[in-house]
Order: sequence, then structure tokens, then C-alpha cells
Amino acid sequence: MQRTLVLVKPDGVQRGLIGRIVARLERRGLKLVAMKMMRISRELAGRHYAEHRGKPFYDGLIAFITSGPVVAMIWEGREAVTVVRSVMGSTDPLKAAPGTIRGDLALDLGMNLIHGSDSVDRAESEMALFFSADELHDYERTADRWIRE
Ligand code: D4T
Repeated sequence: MQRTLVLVKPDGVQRGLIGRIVARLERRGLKLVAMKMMRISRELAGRHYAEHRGKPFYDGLIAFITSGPVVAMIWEGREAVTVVRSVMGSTDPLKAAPGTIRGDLALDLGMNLIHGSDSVDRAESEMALFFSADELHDYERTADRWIRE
């Protein structure tokens, strides 16, 4: 069973799309393990987006992600990393397929609503960046026997 980090970015919070984004992940069958609203500090943003440091869009990206509260979550399920990425759609909403979160709800690369870890290794480090162990919930969900064979 995999776990992955998801952020509803400041544009998603401002546009009142938290519930819709959560609902899409829930209805796919993924299980919510942790969730909190938080303001990302510049320090945390710098660590989260370290791979983009030096790129032309980096300063705008940091300004955007720290501009207002986000909702940080951990979702669990079979192949959760890949499943979340496919539900999100391509990074550029103009290229994202209809039916995906970005393909249905966003238009701009810099305002693409949601973040999801892009590999199992990244998911591990991002979850540790955003959550402490005592914020994660281990629980049985009765519906899971109708989701997993
Ligand atoms: P995140 O990391 O936010 O989930 O997005 P992706 O994993 O889908 O895409 P990414 O890491 O390549 O980009 C991070 C973030 O930067 C913005 N961005 C990206 C941008 O504003 N201009 C650009 O040219 C690129 C490549 C969008 C997402």
C-alpha cells in the first residue's frame, strides 16, 4: 500500500474547490490518512521546490505557494502515487485531459490547483516535510473490502 502527499494549493482554497478535490480522491477509493490547513513558510517552500531553484519560474512559484493557506493531505491506496497523478492531470492544465482535476478546473500552469508527489521516494520525503508521525491516522475503513479485492 502506498502513501502520497497532496496539497490543495492557494488557488484551490481561494476558489472554494477544497471539497471537490477531496471528493474526487475519496470517490476513487483512496483513503485519507492525514489532513491540515496550513500556511507554507518560505523555508518550507524552498525545501519542497528545491529541484526548481534557479529556474525562471522559481520566484513566482515560491510567492504563489506561500501567498495563502493550503490544505495538506496524505492519501493511501494501491499505487497511490500514480493514481493521484492521473486524477490530477498534466502539470499544464491546458494539456490536462478532461475528467482530471486540472483538465476540468484550471487553465494556467502557475495556478494548477493541486500538488501530488511524483514518485514513491519523493512521497516519503514530502510526507516527512509536511507531517509529523503523530498527525497520521491508522484506522480501518469498512468500505475498503468493497474497494480492494
Ligand atoms: P507540483 O510539483 O506543483 O505538483 O507540480 P508538478 O509536479 O505537476 O510539476 P512540476 O514539479 O514540474 O512543477 C512545479 C510547479 O511549478 C509550476 N510551474 C512549472 C510553473 O509555474 N512554470 C513552469 O514552467 C513549470 C514547469 C507548476 C507546478
